[in-house]
Amino acid sequence: MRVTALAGGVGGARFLRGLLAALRASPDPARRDAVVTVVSNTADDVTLHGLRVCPDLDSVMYTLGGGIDEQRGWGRSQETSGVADELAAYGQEPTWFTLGDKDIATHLVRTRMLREGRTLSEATAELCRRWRPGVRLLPMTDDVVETHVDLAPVPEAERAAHDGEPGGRRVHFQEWWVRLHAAVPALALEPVGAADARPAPGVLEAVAGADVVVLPPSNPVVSIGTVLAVPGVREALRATAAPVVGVSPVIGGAPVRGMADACLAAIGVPTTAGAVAGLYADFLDGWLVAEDDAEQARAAAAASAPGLVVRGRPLLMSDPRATAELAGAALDLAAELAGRERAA
Ligand code: FO1
Repeated sequence: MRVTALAGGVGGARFLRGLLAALRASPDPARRDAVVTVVSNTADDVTLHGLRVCPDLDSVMYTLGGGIDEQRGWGRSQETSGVADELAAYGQEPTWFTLGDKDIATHLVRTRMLREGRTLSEATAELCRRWRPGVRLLPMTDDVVETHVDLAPVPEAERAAHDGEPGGRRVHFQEWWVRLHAAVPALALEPVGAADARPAPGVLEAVAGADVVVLPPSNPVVSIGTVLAVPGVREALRATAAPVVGVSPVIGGAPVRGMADACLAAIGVPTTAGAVAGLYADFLDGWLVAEDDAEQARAAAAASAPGLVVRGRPLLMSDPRATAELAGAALDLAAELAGRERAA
């Protein structure tokens, strides 16, 4: 059995850990021996202090490899900030984004390899030789794609609450997310470079050759949306014979984690489980939503995604067992939908 997942950062990584647990504990030998490929968002990537930082690739690699800081969901466990403190003492910006000492080793390996002309795929494979995440971890592309954000102007009276930000300018996604906590409204989010990017080796094949494709509850705009923006990926999802099953990142009108509502607002999409399914309407077969959202999602899907099967179930990934059960439910729904023609 070949399972392919598209993933963003923290939520995606935690779901994937549950997916691996559900597969490995399954009584079904096909599931137990499943090969999992993860296609990771790379549009959060940023170059800081000369180092190439790939937060989503690293969150998946550290989470599945046992090196993650469990509380934050990003960066290394038992981390220190000696280098970041020294950089701040030199007055080196940005000081709002902290690279931990252990984490810096990852960025050094990656940056050196990229500088030597190796691809991000090759650098990721090299880093995974240490972490053994139990999945084949692929960047969505080896080309540089970075989400940039057009900030709304910030009225003078409100600037103090937003770190003095005047707005009305374009910033890297990380500055909007980390420095401004996505609290300054975004007028637009653009995955710069995506239109000319080529899928990384193995990405399209992983979608085409999958028995199941899973969309974890990752941010639909800046995580999954950016993967879909790489030419060929969306077409591969439409064409694959595998059922495509997703988990809603929205419960009762609010994101399960993170600030997806600010991203959805920027593209004019309401923060509802049904509206998010609409973003995937052309390839999605099954959609897991919170029980209380099922009615709304079914009504929305009837208009935007006829044929989409919506199931209500507990979505909170509150502990490893709940997360594995959620992932198991996604696999069960995929098994139920296998071989069925897509209506949309
Ligand atoms: N998030 C923060 O809120 N503050 C940070 O200083 C920070 C540093 C950081 C370093 C490496 C890394 O891989 C991730 C880091 N993140 C940090 C998380 C990251 O900004 C976002 O949560 C993701 O890009 C969104 O998926």
